[in-house]
Amino acid sequence: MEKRLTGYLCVSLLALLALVVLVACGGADDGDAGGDSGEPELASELHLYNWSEYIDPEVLTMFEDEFGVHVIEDTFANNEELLAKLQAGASGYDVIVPSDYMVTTMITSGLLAELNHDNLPNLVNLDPLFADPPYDPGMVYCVPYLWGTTGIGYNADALDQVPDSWAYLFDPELAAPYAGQITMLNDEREAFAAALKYLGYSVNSTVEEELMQARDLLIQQKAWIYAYDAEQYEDLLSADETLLAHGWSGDVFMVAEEDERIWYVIPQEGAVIWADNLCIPRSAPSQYTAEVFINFLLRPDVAAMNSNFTWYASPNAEATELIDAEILAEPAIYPPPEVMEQLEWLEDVGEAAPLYSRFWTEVRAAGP
Ligand code: N2P
Repeated sequence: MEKRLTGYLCVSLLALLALVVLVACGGADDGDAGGDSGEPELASELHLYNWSEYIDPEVLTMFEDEFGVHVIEDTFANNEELLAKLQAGASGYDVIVPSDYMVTTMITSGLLAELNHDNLPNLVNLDPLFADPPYDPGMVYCVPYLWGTTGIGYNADALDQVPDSWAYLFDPELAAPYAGQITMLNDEREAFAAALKYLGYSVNSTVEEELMQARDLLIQQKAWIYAYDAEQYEDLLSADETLLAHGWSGDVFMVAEEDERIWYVIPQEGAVIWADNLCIPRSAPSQYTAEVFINFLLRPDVAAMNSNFTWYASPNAEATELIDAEILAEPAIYPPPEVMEQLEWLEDVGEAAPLYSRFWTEVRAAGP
C-alpha cells in the first residue's frame, strides 16, 4: 500500500516537473513570435547590407528614433559580391537586399532564414502582383523592396540621337565615337544580359556558344570603356567624365533630377526588369530585429520615402498615393504594357552559373 502511494507521488511529481519544464521551454521557444513571455527583445544594432544609395537616410534616422535600434549600413556593388560575403561564413548582417535570381541561388544554398509573417503585418500593403514572386512563392524568405529596369543613361546634350539601342554600347560604328566615355555595370549577369540582348538571345541563355559570343562582344567593347562601375557611374555622367552608361533606372533618374542634360532610356531590343528583396541571412544576429525593420520598410509612408529618394518603383500599393507624381508618370520608371512585354527577368542559370563566372573573369582580365 505504502509502496503504491510512494510510486503514485513519484509519478505525480515527475508529471509536475515535466509540466514546469514544458511551460518554461514553450515560453522560450515562443520568443521570436512574441509568446506569453511578452514581446521579444530588439537588439541595440541592426546591420544592413545594401546596394549603394538605396535607402533614404532619413528612413534610417526615423527607425532609430522610433525603435532605439542603431542601423549600421554597408554597401555592395552587385549580387555576386553579396553572395560571396555570405558564403564566406557568418557575415554579421541582419538584412540583405539580393535581386530576384540571387534569391533563388541563396534559397538553394540554404543561406536564408524563413520569415515569421506574424512579425510582418504590413505585408498586406504590397501590391498582389508582387506578393507572390516566382523566385520565392508565398514570400517565405524575402519581401520585395524596390524594382526597376536596366538600360542606358546618357548625356542628351552631347548626343544627337536618343541611344535607344544596345548598339550604342556594342556596335563599333555607334560606340567607337564615344570611346573612353562609356561605363558598363560592374555586374556579371547585367553585363552579359546587355550583350546577349544585343545579339538577340535571352538574358538567361545557358547555350555555351551564345555565351561565348557575348563574352567576345564584351571583350571587343573594352576598347571604348571608361570603367566597369555600378556605384558611381551616374555621378561620372553628370561630371562629364562619361556620356553613356549601362545603368539602373533610378540611379540615373536620381542625377537627372539635378542635371537636366542626363536622361535614361530602355533599349528597344528589350532589357532586364528586376526586383530587389529584403531577406534575412540564416546567420543573422537578430532575426526579430530584422523583421521589425522589414515591417517598418513596408509602412506606406516609409516605402514612399524610399521610392521618392531612390527614383525606383515600389511594389507597395498603399504607398502609391504618397509617391511623387513625377516618378509615377515616368514611363521609364513605371513602363507601359508594351514596354513591359519587352523586359526579361534574370533567372538563376543553375549549372551554367560557373560558365558565366568564368567568361566574366575572362572579360575583366582581357586588355586593353
Ligand atoms: C542602387 C542600385 C540598384 C539595384 N544604387 C539594382 N538591382
